[in-house]
Amino acid sequence: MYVEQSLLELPDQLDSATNYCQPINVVDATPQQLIDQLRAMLVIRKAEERIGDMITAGKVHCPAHLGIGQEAIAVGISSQLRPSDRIFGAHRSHSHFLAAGGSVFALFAEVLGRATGASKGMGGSMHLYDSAHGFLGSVPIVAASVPIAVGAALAAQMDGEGDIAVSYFGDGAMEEGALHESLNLAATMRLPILFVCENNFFASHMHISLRQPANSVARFARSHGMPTHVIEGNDIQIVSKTAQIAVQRARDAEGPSFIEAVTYRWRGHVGPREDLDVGVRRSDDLGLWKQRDPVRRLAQALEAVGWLSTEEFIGLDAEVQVAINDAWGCAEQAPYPDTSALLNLVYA
Ligand SMILES: Cc1ncc(C[n+]2csc(CCOP(=O)(O)OP(=O)(O)O)c2C)c(N)n1
Repeated sequence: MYVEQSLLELPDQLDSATNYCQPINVVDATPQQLIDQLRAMLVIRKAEERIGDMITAGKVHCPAHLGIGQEAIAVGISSQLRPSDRIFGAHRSHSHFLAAGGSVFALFAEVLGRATGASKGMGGSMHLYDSAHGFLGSVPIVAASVPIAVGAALAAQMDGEGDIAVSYFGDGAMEEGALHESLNLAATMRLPILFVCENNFFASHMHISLRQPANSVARFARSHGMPTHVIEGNDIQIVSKTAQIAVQRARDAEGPSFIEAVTYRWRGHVGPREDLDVGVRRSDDLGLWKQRDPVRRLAQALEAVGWLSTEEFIGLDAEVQVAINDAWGCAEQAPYPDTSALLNLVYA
C-alpha cells in the first residue's frame, strides 16, 4: 500500500530543535496581548519549577508530571477561549489548568493535599478542576478524558450558545482506542471541539519512533475528515492564530479540528529530574530543545521590537516570582481536609 510520506512525517522539519530557536514573529499582535501571554507563561514555568523544587525538598508527595518547556500551547489555546467553554486535560495539565484561569494557590494547595486545593486536596497534581473557568477536569488514565470532552462538546452543541470543548492529550494517547472512537464520533456529529495533541515525542520513557511508524500523529485525524494543523507548539503566536481559526470553526458549528502542536518537555516523565527517561539518551536533544524555549523566544522578540526592555522583563519576572512565593506560602499554611471528609467524594 502506498501512503504519501507527507501524511506521516512532521512537515517543515518541526522535529528539529535547531530550526526554531530564533525570536518569534510578533506581527499582528498588540504589545499588551503578548506581554500578558509572556506573564501567563512565566507563571506556569515558575509554578512548575516550584513544584519540582518542593518534590526534591520532600514536601510534595503526589506524583507530579511537569510540562516545563510546553507552556505556549495552553496559553495560546486559552487566549481564544471563554469561561463557558469546557476544557479537559490529562496527567500533565498544570499548564492547561493555569492558562484556563485556575489559581496558582489552588494548584499548590492541591499538590500539597490541602482542603482549599483545586480538588479539595483529594486528587493531587493529576486531578485538577476549576468549573468557574471552564476547566472541567484532568484525568491521569491516558486518553480517558478525550471521550468525556466529546460528550461535553455534544452538550455544548445541544445548548446552542456557541460554546466549545477542548481536549488536551499527548502523542502517547494516540495509541489508545478511545481516542480514535472520539475522533470518529466528533467528526460524524460535527461537534464543536478542538483536539489538541502536545506531541513532545515521548510517552513515559519511549520515543515516538519506537511506538509509531511516523513521527506525526495528525494522520489519524485526517482520516476522519477533519481539518488538521501541524504547528510549532513553542511559538505562542502560531499557537494563538491556529487556535483562533479552529475555535471559530467550532463556534460556527462547522465541526471539530485537530491541532498537533510540536514541543518538548524538559523534565523526565514524572518528577523534577531531567534525566529520568530510563533507557533513553536524550541529553543532547534536551540541550538543543532548551534553545527552542517558548518563553525566552517571546521575551527576545518583545525586546527586539522595543515593546519590553530588559529591565522591564526582569521586573515582570520578579513580580511573577513574588506571586508564586506568596501562593506557596499560603498553600503551606492551608489546612488539610478533615478525615471525616475522606469518603465524601467516593462513589460506591
Ligand atoms: C491507559 C493508561 N495506560 C498507561 C498509563 C501510564 N502512563 C501515564 S502517562 C503515560 C505516557 C503518556 O504519554 P503522552 O500521552 O505522550 O503524554 P506526555 O506524558 O508525553 O505528556 C503512560 C503510559 C496510564 N496512565 N493510562
